[in-house]
Amino acid sequence: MNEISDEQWQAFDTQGYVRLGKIGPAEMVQAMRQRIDEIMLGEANLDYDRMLMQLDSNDGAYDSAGEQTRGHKGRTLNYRKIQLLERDPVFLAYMQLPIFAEAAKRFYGDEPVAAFRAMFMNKPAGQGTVLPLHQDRWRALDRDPKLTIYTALDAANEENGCVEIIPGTQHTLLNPDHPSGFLAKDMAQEYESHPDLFPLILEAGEVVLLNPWTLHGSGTNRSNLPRRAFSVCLMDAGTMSMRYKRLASRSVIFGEGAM
Ligand SMILES: O=C(O)CCC(=O)C(=O)O
Repeated sequence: MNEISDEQWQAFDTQGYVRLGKIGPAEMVQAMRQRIDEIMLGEANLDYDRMLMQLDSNDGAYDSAGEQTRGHKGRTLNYRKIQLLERDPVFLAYMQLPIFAEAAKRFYGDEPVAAFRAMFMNKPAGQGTVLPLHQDRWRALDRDPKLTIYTALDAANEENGCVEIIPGTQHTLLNPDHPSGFLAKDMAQEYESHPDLFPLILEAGEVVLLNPWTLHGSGTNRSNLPRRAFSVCLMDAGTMSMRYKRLASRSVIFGEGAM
């Protein structure tokens, strides 16, 4: 039996997102929280040289976040972003839950599905970097990923920099000239005061399915606890990177050739 109802998919189609609630076992969410801290602290048995890791900014400004490059950058919980988490067994097990296979099937049928960006997003306690409103698109890909699975590892609210979205913005690319979906300055100002912009307040463990084109962003963390999240973009495993002239991701997580 399907775990995601027709009504939920209808909401996804019209609003560009749908809340699934706390669908993963609490122990798995706790295991991811523990694991990501171990990864940041350099304690995980992982090939760090293959992981993309970026330190948080010191001043909250998007442009002053650290470089996003491969490898560990010091024993600290002040990372902003860590990618390629499908290489970690704790995160891979979560990504492969049957409900996510069901969600992937709606978009990709029985074709193999790859993780494009299995990403930890962090707003460290009392820090964090503003993420300006944007749509997730990558001009270098020959086709667009159709689904993002976003899981709050900690409760997220306005104080700690939860994601904010504008429902219904997923139908059109607002700034097609930008290679990764960020808005031009005047557009950004307009959308920042849009009446439909609202904070996606989530409990720890809550999952939201997002259309990658739904306009979203997030602020800084004014609380004394971290606001951690795990976000995975799923795409047709045949998607090519036109920049590198090869498959955009070899991390097949559903279907033939899955990890
Ligand atoms: O967690 C955040 O602050 C932003 C996440 C995001 O941009 C994404 O999942 O695509």
